[in-house]
Amino acid sequence: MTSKKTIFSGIKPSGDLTIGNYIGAISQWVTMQDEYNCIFSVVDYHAITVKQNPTDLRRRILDITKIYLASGINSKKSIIFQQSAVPAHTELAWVLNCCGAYMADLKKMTQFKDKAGDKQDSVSVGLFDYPVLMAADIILYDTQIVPVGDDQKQHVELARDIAKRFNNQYGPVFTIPEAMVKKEGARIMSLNDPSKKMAKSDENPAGAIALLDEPEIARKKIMKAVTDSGSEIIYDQKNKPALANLLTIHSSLSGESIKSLEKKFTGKGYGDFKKELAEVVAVFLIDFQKKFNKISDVDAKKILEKGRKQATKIAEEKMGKVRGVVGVR
Ligand code: ATP
Ligand code: LTN
Repeated sequence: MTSKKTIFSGIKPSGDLTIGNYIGAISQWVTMQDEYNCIFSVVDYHAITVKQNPTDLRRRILDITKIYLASGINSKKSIIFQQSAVPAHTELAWVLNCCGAYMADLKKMTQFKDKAGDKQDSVSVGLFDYPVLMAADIILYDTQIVPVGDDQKQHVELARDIAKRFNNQYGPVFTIPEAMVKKEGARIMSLNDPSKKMAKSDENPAGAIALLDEPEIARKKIMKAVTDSGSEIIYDQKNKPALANLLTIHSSLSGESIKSLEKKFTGKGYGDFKKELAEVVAVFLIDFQKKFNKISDVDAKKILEKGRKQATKIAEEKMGKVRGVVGVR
């Protein structure tokens, strides 16, 4: 490999990808491809931490691959692969479970506490252990930078701690990674409730716009999105969180700055703003879906196979070292 820094990121096929995933994660990856060695994974073993229908899961793995490609991830520049096709991920996760990860760390993870709620004793061990698999994903490739949305920062911190502990015990095997989070758009909120993250696994579809939503449905979701009291179009995260979220979505998809949007809508109300935002979102989706629909399942599978070979080469070399220092095969 070259002297470029390595980045690794992934999305789990646990539901229909939203514009939150696109704005917070994928769009950032696209711009990094020339400057970095990029590795992007469809992290399917993460999806089964909660119950999945196998047929839907298989479909979503291919859909996410196509979404990466339609967004502008280029398989000539970046490695695109399916996590379960490279067994070193789950193998390293086991080693890290034993040598680096502590129960106390995992118990602190906000995502686990949110997802398990008051059912902590009856959710799967996988849901609890998920950040260790994520740490394995990252450190297998000597990743230096992990571009993620705001909610994943804590997991990347944990990956750093685990890698450091392993290195302390066995010598300098792993590179210590760092999270990279966008300044704007790192946390797109639900359209129903601006205190909740827009998430693909949300039971209420009105809160999220999926990348594969019919543009007309997306338009309606924007028009029905909750707004705050008052009527002025100004970015005020504290007092107008719902509008701040809508302004961020507009700015991220249209490329217009929030300042210029505030200016453009001076003297106008929420209705005018939402109408324009609905149009911006619909135009974005139409263009995106045109690109998505041009990619066949066969093409997506070919790209995953090429990525599997590339990723396996790097991952197996690292696993060889790990097995060696730990004292197994
Ligand atoms: P789930 O609802 O199943 O937990 P999710 O929508 O949160 O899924 P992930 O697979 O956990 O999606 O996240 C993939 C990437 O997208 C991560 O980098 C995450 O930080 C980012 N991301 C997810 N939701 C948002 C959001 N609302 N705003 C910004 N980034 C997001
Ligand atoms: N846990 C992440 C998805 C993920 C990931 C990774 C992100 C799994 N492995 C490695 C970055 C690097 C999430 O977004 N929920």
